[in-house]
Amino acid sequence: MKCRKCSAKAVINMRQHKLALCKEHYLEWFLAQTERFIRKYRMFTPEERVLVAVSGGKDSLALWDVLVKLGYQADGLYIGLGIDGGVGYSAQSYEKVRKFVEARPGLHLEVVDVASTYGATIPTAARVTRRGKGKPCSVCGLTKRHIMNRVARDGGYDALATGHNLDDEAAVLFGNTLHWQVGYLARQGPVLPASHEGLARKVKPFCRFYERETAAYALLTGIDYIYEECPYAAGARSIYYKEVLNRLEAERRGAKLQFYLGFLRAREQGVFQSAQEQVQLNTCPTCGQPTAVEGQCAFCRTWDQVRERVAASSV
Ligand code: Q46
Ligand code: ZN
Ligand code: ZN
Repeated sequence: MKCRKCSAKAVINMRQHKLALCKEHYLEWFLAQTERFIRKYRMFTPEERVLVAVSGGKDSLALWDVLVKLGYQADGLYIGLGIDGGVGYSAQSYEKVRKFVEARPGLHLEVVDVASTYGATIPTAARVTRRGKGKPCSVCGLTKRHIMNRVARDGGYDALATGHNLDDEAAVLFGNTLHWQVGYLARQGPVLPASHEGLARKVKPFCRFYERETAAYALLTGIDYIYEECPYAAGARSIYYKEVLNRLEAERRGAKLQFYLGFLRAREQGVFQSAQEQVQLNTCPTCGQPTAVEGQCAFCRTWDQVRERVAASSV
């Protein structure tokens, strides 16, 4: 297989785009496509400041790398969840992020360690509160969202970027469609505008790249990332949806992309407009973040409970 641009040996063949490229032209194409998506969906401008949530995985590190290469003002945020899972998952993922930053002088990384900041690791918090039936994902998601919003607000960032790729987005879309969660569908997209003053808009510059495309970028650029998924991801519904969509894709090239782009078109045409909930948001008296409930937000309530229970059990 030859590169369409220079006839050198192709390193990747993207059948859904009918495009095979060599290393040099693939990396060039990847940067240009990211830039195109950022502009098309009006994610942010070069004058704005972007906070990239990095987990140590390929997508988020590749995203940070690309944004810096494109000349955007992008800082990183790493959240230490305190997850071991027998493989030292958090320790390993932090190591990858640290090395990434070390190799690129001038980058700024914010680090928030959940245990030392809030009083317990994510698995401990899940265990003592039994939130999510003891499975950490519910308290983990709540905590990550809170920290991302807080750091973005305190640091005066305009946008908060995550490395979600097309496989992630198509799986979420599939789940939302399967259950006709129209409220979620109305809010899914490459850009989620700030819902409250002081909050950053949320953006996903990689949402139109297949996972193998972001993986190829990370590999070809020599980014060292953590291959393992979080140990708690096993058995998640989103993984099952990804498998179903992979089977569909294997038979119909481009099916995932069509599914996602068709959804974005429908959304643009206002198909989900009536589902756009006009929820009245209140301000949490403890942390100042928006919340749909009266009084303390779910994050503050949960973590007050975690600290109380951890203190009681250590007496
Ligand atoms: S939510 Fe669950 Fe993830 Fe948190 S505990 Fe791991 S799998 S990291 S995206
Ligand atoms: Zn080429
Ligand atoms: Zn709060």
